[in-house]
Amino acid sequence: QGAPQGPQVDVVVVGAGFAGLYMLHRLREAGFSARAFEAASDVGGTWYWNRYPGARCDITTADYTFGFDPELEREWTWSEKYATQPEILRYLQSVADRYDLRRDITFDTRVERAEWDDDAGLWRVHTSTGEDVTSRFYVMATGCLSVPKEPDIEGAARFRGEVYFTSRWPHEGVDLTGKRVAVIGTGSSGIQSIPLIAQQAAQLTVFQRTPNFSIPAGNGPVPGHRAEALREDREAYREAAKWSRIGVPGEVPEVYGVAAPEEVRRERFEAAWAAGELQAITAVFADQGINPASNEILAEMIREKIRSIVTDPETAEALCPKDHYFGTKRPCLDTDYFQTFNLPHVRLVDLRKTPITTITETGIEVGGEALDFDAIVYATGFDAMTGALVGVDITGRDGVTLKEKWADGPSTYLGVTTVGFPNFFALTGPGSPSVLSNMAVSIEQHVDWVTDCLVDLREKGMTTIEPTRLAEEGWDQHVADCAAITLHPTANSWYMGANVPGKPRVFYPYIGGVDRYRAACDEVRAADYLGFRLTGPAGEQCN
Ligand code: NA7
Repeated sequence: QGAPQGPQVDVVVVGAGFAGLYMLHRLREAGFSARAFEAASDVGGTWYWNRYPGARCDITTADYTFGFDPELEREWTWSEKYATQPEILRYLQSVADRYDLRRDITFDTRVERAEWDDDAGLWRVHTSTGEDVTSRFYVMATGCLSVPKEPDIEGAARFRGEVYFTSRWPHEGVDLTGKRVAVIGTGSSGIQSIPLIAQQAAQLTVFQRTPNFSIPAGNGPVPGHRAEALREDREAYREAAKWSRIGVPGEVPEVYGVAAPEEVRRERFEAAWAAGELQAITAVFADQGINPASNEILAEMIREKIRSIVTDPETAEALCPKDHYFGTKRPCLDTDYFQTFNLPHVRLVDLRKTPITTITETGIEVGGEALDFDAIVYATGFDAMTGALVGVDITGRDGVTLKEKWADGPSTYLGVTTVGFPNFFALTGPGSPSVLSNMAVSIEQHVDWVTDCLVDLREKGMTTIEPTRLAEEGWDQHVADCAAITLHPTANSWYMGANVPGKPRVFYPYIGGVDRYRAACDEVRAADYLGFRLTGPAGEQCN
């Protein structure tokens, strides 16, 4: 039995969430053979793992959904404006069934290493079960918020009570009824889960390091205007999403916060607050993302709302975000989050005033006070955007790993390819709009682009593609330039890598907009892969 000459499959895909599922589907349609590996026991990705009470998407379901198949859209009806985790998981399971995707997915299997073999022109992929596969192309569809941040609090390992991570919530068996519960972290996961945990717990103590901006989700039926627009002309609605700023159709603001009269500011803010949509609250003023004064006008209106909801003035003040500009940390959507702090059994501990000294066998010590708990819930976030990519040992052309290459921050061409790693694609990678956008739209765009690229290569008689150094440097610079004119670099956010100790401080996603990003990707293809070097039996091409 001699060593196989060519690759065993055309493409290996890592991950079976939104991105991995659609990637598999498109590859098959285009006539490529593919294998997907998934660490979980089923499809779903983010929606497989994040099962904490209250887990929902924060993009309206009218938009947070696959748009590639009108039939699929006709058959699936979302029950709410913002779907719960179980409903989104059911949706992804039904997508896997509908397109018969599971037969090419190997579950409970992690890809641990992947090496580019330059002589053979293929990837050698090694999995946790010992199975090795070779492929021509290697696609990471591992998500942007999939590697939980390690608990970096002194004494965390000592606690003998129940410990939960929102990001790895057990599938069953969690009952917090009548218990003394601590929640650490007040990002989206904390803010979504706290009101529901409060309904069960006898006592709930929330440990807050940074207060966050959150607006009421106003959940309920799918908003009339979006449902109607979809009914009237689904194609046009989906097209509008593709060419919008964040992948959700909506108004492009022209009102400048600093220049607008007070009643206009107020009216626009109240409308956005009532809409309960990130698309609206991030577009109250045209200049809120770049002008500190304009941002402060919006921020203060949100603080006023918080003060009007929370009855204890000291708690209200502690819940008011003051150390970062609105939008520089991902704003949250909530259902009765601030109201929860009016309940007599709920307490807020402001870690800025009284930091955690240590976690003990029985609880948490803060400011000289020992608090006992039955359960600690960590809602402490993720090693975002690059965590999952560098978490796999990926070795490129010159024996350099992706982790080594990105030691000072990620470097990509178009946020999806990187020099030294031929035939490698990172879906919604750093340097692409990803986490700043409606993921469903961004994932479809990346998958479509990658599929088109593989088809083009096949038609040209080319077998490898790799960006040029110049193209990559240009893109990195553009990504950095776009971020530099915004307020984002001022925040200690996960967008900046600031939540993970030692992580390079750069702005990870591309903030130029879903629309402009799509145009850039389309242009590169139209210009016959400008910025890429292609090789294969048909020769070599470098535009
Ligand atoms: P986030 O948004 O990263 O939130 C994590 C929270 O945990 C945040 O409030 C952190 O405070 C806090 N945190 C992290 N480490 C600690 C320690 N050591 N001590 C106290 N508090 C800590 O993660 P989420 O899961 O809520 O949301 C992630 C995304 O998922 C969200 O943006 C949506 O896009 C969906 P910090 O702000 O760092 O001071």
